[in-house]
Amino acid sequence: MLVQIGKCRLQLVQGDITQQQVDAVVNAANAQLAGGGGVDGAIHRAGGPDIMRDTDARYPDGCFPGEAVASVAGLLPAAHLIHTVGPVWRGGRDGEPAALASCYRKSLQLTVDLGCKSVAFPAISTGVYGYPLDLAANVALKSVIDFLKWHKQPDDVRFILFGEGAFGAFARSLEIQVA
Ligand code: AR6
Repeated sequence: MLVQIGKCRLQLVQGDITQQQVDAVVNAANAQLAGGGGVDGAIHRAGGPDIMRDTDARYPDGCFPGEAVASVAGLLPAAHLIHTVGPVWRGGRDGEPAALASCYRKSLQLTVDLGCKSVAFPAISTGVYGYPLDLAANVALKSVIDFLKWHKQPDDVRFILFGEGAFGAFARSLEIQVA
């Protein structure tokens, strides 16, 4: 599914983010930047040990939830890797929507600062961190659409959704938000 936000393209793709040929890939990391399961595990396996070497050297204190930091992308077919730490879902009244929106905004700002024209996002917080998919889709898409309307870059933003459930939730939300 593809929509145009001004001159920018926003796409939903069902697939594996480690295969995406983009300038920047975003990782759903933990606050220690210690690696883990889910998309984080897949990215470190595909990208190799250079990624962890770089984050250990540059960010020994990790990264706060809602923030984003950049590293090398190792063997991934991308120029940069951005690590952002989503909120753990605690029922929705603990600042989760604001923290999740901040992950997308800060990652997009880093993407632009690094001169990247294309970026691929996973559905941050919707796996181990338990954020309900339909609610996460609303927050993710709104924050990306708002950023693109305001900043008019990057040119190409992709959500790479792992499985039909995630793709369906994002597609339903996007249809409503661009109607
Ligand atoms: N490509 C795209 N999406 C994927 C892939 C992939 N290869 N693999 C999984 N997903 P999660 P979180 C989806 O758990 O909820 C890690 O251990 C997955 O189906 O990866 O932010 C970290 O180290 C889900 O929709 O991230 C943290 O400790 C989405 O990616 C913690 O999990 C996010 O699921 C972060 O939890």
